[in-house]
Amino acid sequence: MQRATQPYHDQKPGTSGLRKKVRAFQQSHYLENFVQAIADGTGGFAGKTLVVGGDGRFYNVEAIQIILRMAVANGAARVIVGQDGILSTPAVSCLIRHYQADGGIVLSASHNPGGPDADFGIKYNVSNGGPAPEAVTDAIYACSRAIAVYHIAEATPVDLARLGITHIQQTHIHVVDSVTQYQSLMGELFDFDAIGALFRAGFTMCFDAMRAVTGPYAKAILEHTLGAPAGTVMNAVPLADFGGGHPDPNLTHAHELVERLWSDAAPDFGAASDGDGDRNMILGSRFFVTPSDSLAVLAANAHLVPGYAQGLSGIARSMPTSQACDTVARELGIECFETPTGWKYFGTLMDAGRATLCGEESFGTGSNHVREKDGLWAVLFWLNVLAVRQQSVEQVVSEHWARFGRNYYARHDYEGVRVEAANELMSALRQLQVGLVDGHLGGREVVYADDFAYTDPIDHSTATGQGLRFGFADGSRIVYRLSGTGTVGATIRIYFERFEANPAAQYDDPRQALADLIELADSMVGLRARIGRDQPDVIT
Ligand code: G16
Repeated sequence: MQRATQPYHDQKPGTSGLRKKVRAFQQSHYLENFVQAIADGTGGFAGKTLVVGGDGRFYNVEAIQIILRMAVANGAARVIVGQDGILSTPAVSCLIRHYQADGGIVLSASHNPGGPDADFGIKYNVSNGGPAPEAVTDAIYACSRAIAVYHIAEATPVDLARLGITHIQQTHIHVVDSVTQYQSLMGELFDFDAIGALFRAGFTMCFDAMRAVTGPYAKAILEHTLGAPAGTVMNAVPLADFGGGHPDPNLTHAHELVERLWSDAAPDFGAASDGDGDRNMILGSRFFVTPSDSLAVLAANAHLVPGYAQGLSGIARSMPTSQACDTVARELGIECFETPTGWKYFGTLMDAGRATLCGEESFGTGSNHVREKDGLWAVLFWLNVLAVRQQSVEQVVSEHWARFGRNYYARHDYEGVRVEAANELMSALRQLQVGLVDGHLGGREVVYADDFAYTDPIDHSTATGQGLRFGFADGSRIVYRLSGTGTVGATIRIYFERFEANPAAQYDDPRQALADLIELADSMVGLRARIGRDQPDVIT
């Protein structure tokens, strides 16, 4: 059945799909318009196979039922859905590849809070399993601005609790177990026997699923398969509002886990994942591993892990991510790529066999096993490395720094800033950049000052305006960018990095090592006065 509609003009996908308040999605035809725009912008759903699932947040199931009826009315041949509508983002990617589907729809606003007054999101992934590249999201956006009708079938809701196939008109709707296929892929990559032996030898860990989607995956793999004791996975039951928390695995929001890892009875290893299961945080006993270091450590130790023992083709990181992995790539004699922020930029490199491991400072790490970042994969990778090396997290990272040097790193986020104030700040920084090359800032020699632009080496597509960089003669840098995932006002992110080759001169506290860069970032255009803030909302 065809329904008349009017375009909404705010359906432009950001860094990772369309993220808005739940109430925005509940406006009349809002979700339907965007789903139809996905169909229209990707050549229609007729005869296609799609994967659909989400992170279980408020409005997940309602949205899935609408999408199923629209898939039917648009002529889809087959839709694979996770049981109860649950699929982590990496599991969607895994299923698209497994079933050779044409694409997938992920319902999630990732690490943003859930609930009727919080956030929702929808993202389209293409047939390689990865987020739609910009050309596709641009086409979807264009369709959303011109939409006049959408198609939706009259049908009773599909029973998402029951595994199996339902036929509605020409469409087979296949409800699959959310975990099985993903778990089997993990079993191919990692040495489950070695990790199981580690647990049997008394190794202890705590995994915080943050009441979000990874709970069922972590329970099945860590507790039921690898033999970690019951209770290893905390906050394991996905809730529609994540228990009122912020499902973002960092030192601020995963505070329950952090308290355990800094307590007297700290386990050997701690980890957390986010709302949709693609982010990860890695902790040792009283020890935090920055996501940038984590990528570098995994790359340097990949030869110890069965799925990667044959060697890495290359490493890719987003521009604001620290350059720790570049040093490892140089040592391994493999390529290293610097892309804009957004997992979608890694897809072409992985498809072309140029990058095996990818990572971002925003707690994202992954590999070419799927085309999304993958939280639990990173945790299993670490467990495999620890099982082989028989060392603590802190020992592994300290030895890494001793061998490769250390990239001190921090990110400061100012959230919910007035959009005009944030834009004015960025303009002031751009003006400052003009004429600064070979000049000085705060007594430091500036070797580059630009707005990061990228040309994809495979498909030659370009992306401009990806972050204002100030690079200094000693290799340190400050980067400013506006987030593309927030839903309220603007979020300003400032990234600080400084390399120290000599481990003997290391600081314990990165804040000490970065203090003068932080001071400079505040003072160069009067940041705090401009945005009316005394300090960042989140420091990672
Ligand atoms: C998404 C993207 C990531 C990006 C992150 C932060 O992650 O997939 O590539 O690094 O947002 O983006 P921004 O700095 O623009 O807010 P997720 O986990 O939110 O899907």
